[in-house]
Amino acid sequence: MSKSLPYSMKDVHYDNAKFRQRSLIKVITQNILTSNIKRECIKCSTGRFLVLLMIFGVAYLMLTHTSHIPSSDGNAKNVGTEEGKNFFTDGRGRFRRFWRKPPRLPPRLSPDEIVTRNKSIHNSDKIESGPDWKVRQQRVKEAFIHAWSGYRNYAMGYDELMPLSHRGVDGLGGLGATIVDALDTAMIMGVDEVVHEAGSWIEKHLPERIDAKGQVNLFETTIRVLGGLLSAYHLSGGEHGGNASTTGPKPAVYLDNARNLADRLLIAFTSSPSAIPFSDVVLRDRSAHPAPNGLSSTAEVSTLQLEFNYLSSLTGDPKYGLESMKVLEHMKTLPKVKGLVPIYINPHTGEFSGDNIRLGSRGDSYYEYLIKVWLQNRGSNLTYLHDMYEESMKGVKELLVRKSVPNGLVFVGELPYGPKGAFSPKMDHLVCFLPGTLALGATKGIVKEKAMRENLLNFEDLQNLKLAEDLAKTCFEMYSVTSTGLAPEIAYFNVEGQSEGGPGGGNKNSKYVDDIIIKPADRHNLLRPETVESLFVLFRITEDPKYREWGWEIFEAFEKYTKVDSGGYTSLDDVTVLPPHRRDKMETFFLGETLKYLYLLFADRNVIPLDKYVFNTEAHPLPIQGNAGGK
Ligand code: DMJ
Repeated sequence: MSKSLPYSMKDVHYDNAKFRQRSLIKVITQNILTSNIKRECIKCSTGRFLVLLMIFGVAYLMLTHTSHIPSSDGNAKNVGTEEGKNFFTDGRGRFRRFWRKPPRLPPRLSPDEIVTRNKSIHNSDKIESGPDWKVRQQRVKEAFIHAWSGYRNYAMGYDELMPLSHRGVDGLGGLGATIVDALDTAMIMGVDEVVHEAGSWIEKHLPERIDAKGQVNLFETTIRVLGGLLSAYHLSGGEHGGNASTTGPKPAVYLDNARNLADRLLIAFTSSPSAIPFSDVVLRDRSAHPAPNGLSSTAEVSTLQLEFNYLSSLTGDPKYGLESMKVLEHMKTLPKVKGLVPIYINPHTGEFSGDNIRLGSRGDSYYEYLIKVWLQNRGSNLTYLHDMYEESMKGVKELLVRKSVPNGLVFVGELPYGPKGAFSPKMDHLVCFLPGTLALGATKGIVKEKAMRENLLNFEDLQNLKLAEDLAKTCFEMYSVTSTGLAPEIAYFNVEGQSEGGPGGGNKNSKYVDDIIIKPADRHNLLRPETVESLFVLFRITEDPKYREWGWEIFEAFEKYTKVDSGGYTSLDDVTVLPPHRRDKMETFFLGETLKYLYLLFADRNVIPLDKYVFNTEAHPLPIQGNAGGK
């Protein structure tokens, strides 16, 4: 198959960019000079004379030739134009060009070789394009600085920025949530000014806020504020972690605030009659109470343990870890549906409430923390968590995973009425944490190739890794299918025999426009991180560059449609129309998670390595006990 292909005149004239700008006369002359006729002729003196005559003849024609001159942009330029005039009158230039060595033809390759070559050029581009990824990483850092500048200028001290109305809003209890959520991202990116501003604010204002503020949600405060403080403590050099920071306060400031906050949050556990904590805490009163419907979210009560465990290990006081782990120990004993659990739990009885099973809102991070808490404490006696995780993933595959029609996107649906009720082909964007969690659970953060070489993956792991890759594609297509290139909050999928019907995402070029339905009420985008989180984990584990490419596409869409000129980024009302209507809210997790994961996706793999750190559900890296060194 490697027979060389002759270049035809057509190839030369049209297929090679270098040739495209030459006149027809040049092409003919060049061919005469390089042809067999030339070789035969120069054997005799008459021949030599004829060749010379021919050359001069052609040269004469060139000088007097006044046809259109193709410009570099491919448009013909007439001699009447300035450029054309110079070209015509500058005979020497013309001669120089005429005698110039003919451009080298590309090497002759067979179609197979061309494909292979293109492939390898493509791949090596990706593998060796370090500088390119560094540039992209820098762009993410600039986006972070832009997001922070909007917050600092208009909302410093508030929980969140309203970037369009240039105000701040306290949607999370008033602990300056954006500041704490963003701090470790700034440390990882090395944005010292932000580290200094955020750190100083925490040192000056947070203690007083923790003492004086009213109601906060236990889960949100734990994952964003407590998690952020603990990670900042470690990354600023606390307990020999990270790179000792030269900016911002001493690490102890972060730990003191974390402890003060956790001491108040603990009341949600200790005042509950069961092992299941109440959902809300009044900080200043040190009191806790259930949500208005009396129920706690399953994901909320089971997504506190990484943070409380780490605090116990740092302070040497076991109470934080003990209280939070009671939740999981209790959940181990509860009846489940193939490892799957309803999304509500009653703190008065300790029982699950209702039948609604999903991996989206209120269910998601239950599954995430089963494996992450196990990873955090590997070697200790928490195998029951690994067992619960494995069983639940089997349940996911058996009861929730389906394929869309017509094009077979793999997705995770819901069982709103339990296992006996109808399957709903609905998938929250929140479910897109799952590809990353599945990949992490399969290789424990080790690169897939190494894990395979060392025989560390069993059949289950390989199956989970495959599912992770399939789901990551689906999550990415949830972005690609819309007009803006940004995912909606919720997508529905057409499945065999149960066609949902309804509007698509608006991008007619997407192959999946008939597979994915986006209902009017679900078209918003809150700058959520789950998909880029999974792309980051999958890139680290598989080293497949497509995950970086997908992440970059998503980042560009955020830049195009959510960036606010005066500072900050905004949520959108509808990702399916252009231009999308903007919502006037920058969620804290855009700085805490979305931009951090994008930055890490483009970073070297030794920045927060996955076998040494476990990310809490808000992307705050916490060291795996006895395993983390520096950044
Ligand atoms: C974050 O607060 C956390 O990632 C949580 O687990 C789910 N929701 C948001 C981001 O979407």
